[in-house]
Amino acid sequence: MRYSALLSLSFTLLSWVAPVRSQNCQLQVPANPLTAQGLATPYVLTGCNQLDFANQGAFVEAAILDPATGNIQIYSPLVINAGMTPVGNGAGASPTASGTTSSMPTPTGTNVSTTTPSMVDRQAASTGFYIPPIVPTIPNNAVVGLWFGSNAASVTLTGSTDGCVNGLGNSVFGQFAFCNGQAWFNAAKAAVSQGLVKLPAPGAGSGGQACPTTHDFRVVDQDQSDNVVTTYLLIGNNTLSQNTPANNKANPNAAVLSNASDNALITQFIDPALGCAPYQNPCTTCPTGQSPALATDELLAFYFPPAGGPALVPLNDPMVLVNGQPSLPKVNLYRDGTGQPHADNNNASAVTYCQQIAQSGIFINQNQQLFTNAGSPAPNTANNLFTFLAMRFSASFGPAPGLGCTGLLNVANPVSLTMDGNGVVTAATINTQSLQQILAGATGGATTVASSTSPSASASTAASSVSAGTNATALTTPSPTGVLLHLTSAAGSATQAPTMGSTPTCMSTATVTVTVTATVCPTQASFAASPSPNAPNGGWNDGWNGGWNYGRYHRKRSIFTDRIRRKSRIVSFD
Ligand SMILES: *[C@@H]1O[C@H](CO)[C@@H](O)[C@H](O)[C@H]1NC(C)=O
Ligand SMILES: *[C@@H]1O[C@H](CO)[C@@H](O)[C@H](O)[C@H]1NC(C)=O
Ligand SMILES: *[C@@H]1O[C@H](CO)[C@@H](O)[C@H](O)[C@H]1NC(C)=O
Ligand SMILES: *[C@@H]1O[C@H](CO)[C@@H](O)[C@H](O)[C@H]1NC(C)=O
Ligand SMILES: CC(=O)N[C@H]1CO[C@H](CO)[C@@H](O)[C@@H]1O
Repeated sequence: MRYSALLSLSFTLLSWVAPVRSQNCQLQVPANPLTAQGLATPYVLTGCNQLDFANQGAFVEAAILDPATGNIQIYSPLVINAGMTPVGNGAGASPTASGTTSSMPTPTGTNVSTTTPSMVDRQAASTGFYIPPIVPTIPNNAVVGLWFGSNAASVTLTGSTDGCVNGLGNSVFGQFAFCNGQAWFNAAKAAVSQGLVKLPAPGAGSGGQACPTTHDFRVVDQDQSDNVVTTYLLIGNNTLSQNTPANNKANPNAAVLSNASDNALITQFIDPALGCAPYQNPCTTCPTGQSPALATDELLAFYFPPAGGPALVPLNDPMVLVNGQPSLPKVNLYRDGTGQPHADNNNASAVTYCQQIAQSGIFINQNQQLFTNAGSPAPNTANNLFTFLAMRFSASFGPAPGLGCTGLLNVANPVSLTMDGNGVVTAATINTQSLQQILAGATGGATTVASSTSPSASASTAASSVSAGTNATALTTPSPTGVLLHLTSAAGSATQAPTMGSTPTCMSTATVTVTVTATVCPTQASFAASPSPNAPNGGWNDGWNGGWNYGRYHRKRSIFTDRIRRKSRIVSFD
């Protein structure tokens, strides 16, 4: 979801900017971008103004893995406008001795006299300044990956772009790009399997709910896995710097330029509300010296798939469309850069993703009280965390630029929002009955099931004749987020075409003969604890057993049944 943020040092002031962006930026990647010198060279933004960060800013985030030790560090290269002048000594000094934000910084390290303003001086003053980046310490044989985010409509990489992926051909992802991402995840997964990278299990929050990762359908939006966590400082309205502890301390009045990402939404808002702690690594360009990051969030999410199945980039993610149409090659390029397994047209199904994301609305509704009492990430668009999340879910579920689930499932948007005179969302009602039916596959499921590629049933499935809509709703009652009905054969003997209306009674009048397997999850807490980070391919969410996410399409063949039985109870209906 696109929302812009400005965090001041003293208080959080995030602004959620919904309007469609028009700026398309170019970001120049410096020479040797994966080396210490390259990382410490500012990226130059053109076509956009980095000082107007809320609408046009670009963000770069590096993850540096030492394959010998498994140590990971996070480092955020600086982005500047073309023509900006370096100030300070690059060791974190404030450009203004007093640390005030109103006076113009004194350019040092330039040949320009500051007492007799020259043409160059005035030009620099209008263009702005930057504090040169600190130089990271990179171990021998380090594997470095870079990820990019932007608040503009799109960012296109120029310069030293070998190993960088911006999209498929001319069809850019939009606000996202990466360099060397696939190699980074390969190296990181190897280090995990060697026991060098130790990932902390997300565990459960103080109230017992599973702590969400970036692959959790309870918290994803329409363009999951797209956010860096990078922040920069804007000092005195015209000087950019990394948000190092030193720069941060020296400039208490600076604005923090943030990519108020989904990752930050989880770690800074949802985690605290649930009583969860984020996974962090050392970061020299982060004010606390520690930070989550896109790469490490994705790595953690890969190894700890949530009880409701892993959310992986689907065909209807707006970032992977080509001219508004689904593109499997683009999906897989995106997945490469985020450590996700390759997909085919079935297991990246838009309909499945729409059904699964119903978990989000159910989760938000379940936690209405908790989230109502938590602060809003964007007070100018929603008045608390509950209304913010409901609004975000509604937009993600709906038509473009959302996932288009209303059309794909032929349902009404399950969220009703109430806004005040300023357009701030102040109340939300979520139709969880409709969402339960969607989650159970009762809505829109039959069409996808017909395209199942693995029709041979495993021993654990049983044929049954059910009336899909009604039964699915009833059966989800014991564990609202933990039951999926896997409709595994197409309707063979429908007495009438299923009517998928927008009301909760959809399909209740159609008798459809289908084969059904219901998989009942254990508690979320026990589920979250079960996958082992050291298991080959992460165990539960690896590609080859089809796992939970794809159970609807990929039948659990006999050799995998034991493994699945260990993690869940398989209930058959005869
Ligand atoms: C942050 O970056 C992502 C892409 O990486 C983008 O979707 C999002 O809108 C950006 N802006 C903010 C403020 O989060
Ligand atoms: C920064 O710019 C904004 C508007 O452009 C202005 O309101 C504010 O006073 C400026 N702040 C400083 C410290 O110059
Ligand atoms: C700036 O100063 C440096 C060293 O003092 C010198 O090498 C360089 O030629 C000067 N540049 C200009 C444009 O005067
Ligand atoms: C999805 O499809 C791809 C390509 O057919 C396959 O390699 C992969 O294992 C599948 N993933 C799952 C989880 O079924
Ligand atoms: C197993 C089960 O509960 N089946 C029920 C499904 O719904 C139809 C219609 O309401 C009932 O007739 C079945 O008994």
